[in-house]
Amino acid sequence: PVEVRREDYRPFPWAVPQVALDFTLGLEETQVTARLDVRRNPAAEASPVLRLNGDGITPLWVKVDSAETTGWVMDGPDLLLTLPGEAHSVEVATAIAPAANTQLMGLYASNGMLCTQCEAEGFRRITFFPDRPDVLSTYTVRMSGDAGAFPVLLSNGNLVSSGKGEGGTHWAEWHDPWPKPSYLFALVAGDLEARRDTFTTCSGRKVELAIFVRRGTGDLERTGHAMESLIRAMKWDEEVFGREYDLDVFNIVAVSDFNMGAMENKGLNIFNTRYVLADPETATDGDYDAVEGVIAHEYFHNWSGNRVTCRDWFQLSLKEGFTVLRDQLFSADMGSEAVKRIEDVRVLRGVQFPEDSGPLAHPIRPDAYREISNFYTATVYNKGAEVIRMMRVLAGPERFRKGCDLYFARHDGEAATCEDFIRAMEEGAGLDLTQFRLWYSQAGTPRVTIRMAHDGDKVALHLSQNVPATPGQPDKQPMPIPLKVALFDPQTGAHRGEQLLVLDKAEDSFIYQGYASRPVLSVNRGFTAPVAIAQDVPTSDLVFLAAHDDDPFARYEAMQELVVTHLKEAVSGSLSDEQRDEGRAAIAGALRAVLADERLDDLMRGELLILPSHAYLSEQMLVADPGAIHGERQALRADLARALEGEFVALHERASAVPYSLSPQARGARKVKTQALIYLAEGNPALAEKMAAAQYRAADNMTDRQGALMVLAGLQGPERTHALIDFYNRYRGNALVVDKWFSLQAGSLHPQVLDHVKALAEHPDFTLTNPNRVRALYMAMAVNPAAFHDASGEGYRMVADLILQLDPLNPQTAARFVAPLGRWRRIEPQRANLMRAALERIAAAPSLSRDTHEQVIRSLG
Ligand code: HT7
Ligand code: ZN
Repeated sequence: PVEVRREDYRPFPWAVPQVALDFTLGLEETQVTARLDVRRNPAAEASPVLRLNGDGITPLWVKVDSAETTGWVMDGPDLLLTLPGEAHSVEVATAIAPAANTQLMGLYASNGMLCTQCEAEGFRRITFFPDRPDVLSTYTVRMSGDAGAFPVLLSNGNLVSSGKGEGGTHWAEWHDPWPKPSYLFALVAGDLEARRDTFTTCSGRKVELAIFVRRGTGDLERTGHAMESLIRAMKWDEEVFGREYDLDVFNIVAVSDFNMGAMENKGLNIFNTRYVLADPETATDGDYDAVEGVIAHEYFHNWSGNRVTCRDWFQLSLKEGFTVLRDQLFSADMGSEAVKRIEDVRVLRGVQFPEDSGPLAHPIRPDAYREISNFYTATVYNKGAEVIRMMRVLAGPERFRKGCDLYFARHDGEAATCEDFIRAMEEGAGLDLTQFRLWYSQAGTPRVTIRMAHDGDKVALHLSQNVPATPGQPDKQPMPIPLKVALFDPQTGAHRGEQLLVLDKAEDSFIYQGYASRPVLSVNRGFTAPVAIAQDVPTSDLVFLAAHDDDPFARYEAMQELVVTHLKEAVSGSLSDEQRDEGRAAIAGALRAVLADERLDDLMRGELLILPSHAYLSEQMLVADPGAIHGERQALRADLARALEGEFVALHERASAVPYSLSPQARGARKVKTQALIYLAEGNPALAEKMAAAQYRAADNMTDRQGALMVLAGLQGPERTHALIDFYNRYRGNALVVDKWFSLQAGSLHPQVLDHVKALAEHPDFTLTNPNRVRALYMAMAVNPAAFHDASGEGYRMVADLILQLDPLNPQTAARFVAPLGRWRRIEPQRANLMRAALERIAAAPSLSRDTHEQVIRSLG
């Protein structure tokens, strides 16, 4: 497969101002006629050749200026025409087979309905087209089909007309007035029902809102939270970013077969059911948050992505990083800012940091790819958001808003670049981002080393930075790193104000006067920079910050650091028994303070109780021994649970008395309740089994029920079996809840977890054709260290077998399973060999997809 390089970008020689599509719909066969009005693009190098991308389709006929022609050739999957004049009309007819489309890209069938997924390069599986984001067109879409099978016919924009056809068919015509790239095209046809509402925009325009689900499934009652979230997002975007919605309708359709979370097609968002449906009986508090966040994310794309789109796919972070930041700020405003920041940083450290230190590392604006689907990554999305967040930290919220306003005004209706965004931010916010641009071009998580020296009344902070080498980037330059810091007086427990310092050299020192006694340093408060901090801090400083820091993120950070430092030493074998006991006692003391602190709300308390993840701990070590990390982490938990058993039981009892509601207090209570069980399961399994079984039976909501079942799934008593059988029988037929049932077992701490996964793969409800189900079983196992890193190598073999089986059906989903195996260089040698062998077995398979092939080659490379 050929490599596409950012530096090779050239404007397309032809503009396509208008497109008319005509669909004759059928599940087995759909006929598509596309009429493209094309004219030469004066901004591009002239060429008479019009290249229309295709993927797995053939033209039935081709017309130029209304006359059928044979003057076309295929160049691989693409159709080439030579056009003599300045402007022409080009028509192409194709026939496609939605029901046979297991890749879920292009037009496909899902439970009897037809829907599309065109980002990034799915439109070319529907018809021949310049399928690149810098070709913007207005679309008119006519579709006709059986009125019984497809009573609802939807596309982008506004419904223009509709009517009855012959033989029980009907038709509809939609027109989208906003020019858009082909990746934002969408069509849905099916037997759907909708929750409807309206939103009046800030300029007084009434927008009809609808959320569609399959008729007769009971799903309609579960769309209330999604609708409320949408309305809140529309209002927030007006108030915080000054962005108004621009069509008369906004439709959302929920689909159960979907490769990713959702898709921001203009005026017709298509969602994985997972991010639409929620009610207390079937969705956890986490699910509620995810629905709110993804609904907002896709809605916000209407400006950051649709009105201003991307010039090419190297600019993906322009829309994704920016939109993730926007959805993070929204969710922070809707709930607890501190808890949201902690959750976002946990994802960054657990997923993006490992990506940045492994073989798949790439800058947020990549330089080359073979398959663009492989670059929808935590780096492009989450680190991309962090990079824009840093601009906001540097400018402050008001000036940042000015930069955003300028960006939207200047590039409205255009296909823009990351450089355009940076320039608008420089001019609008008044920043000099010359050196900052390195955040776009350099991969790798910077490591900042800090040493504090105290002499007389002077404090010196000596900082240095190192950006590690990554594939293809052996040498790095220092980047500007904004760090919020505060110096605490441990006696008074106060500091003299937070300061923002920017480390923009390889080494620098920052001096503070007037500190008669040595202060305690709180650094990277609010996680202002996506970096790893290395410093030698006394345990007593961490204990102090964990109890007293007035920045909630920094308090959480101190708690994490306390545990990370201890576990790193414990895993390396450098602790005597006595030192280990001392370390555990210090952590127990800090946890006891967290449990007793009445100023803390339970949502925040719950965060402070969560131990650093296995993934984050592994990241701290050059070469990790997953068995040792898992063993030490669990042993620490058991010790803490024994030391604090009474407190955890009391916490569980207190929280269990709080009745169900979606209030922060009730959500906090549910969070700490399950946290208490997780600890007790390690320290006193018999007691935990009893308490979890009681929680399971008493549950009147999915958060409590799932929390209890998760704990039981890892235990070996009889309650485990009872609860698992009960859960399945209670929810069979509800796909999203059955996904939970698969996940909880595959992610469990049970010693026979791999046997359970094998048995579940044979369960009648398991299927390789539904990505949610595949992820529920296999991704849960691949991120479960005790299962995936089983010393036998069986976890690696099972993932490799899955990839080989899934690749011919759904390469995009298959390729996502390569990354866990790709970590082999950072794992101890015995397991590393087994992981590499699994990758080599995949690489040796004949006819791998471009998606999986690219990831495997990079992982071995
Ligand atoms: N912009 C959307 C990306 C997406 C996608 C990409 C590749 C293959 C399938 C896909 N489905 C959705 C989602 C988003 O980030 O908003
Ligand atoms: Zn997005």
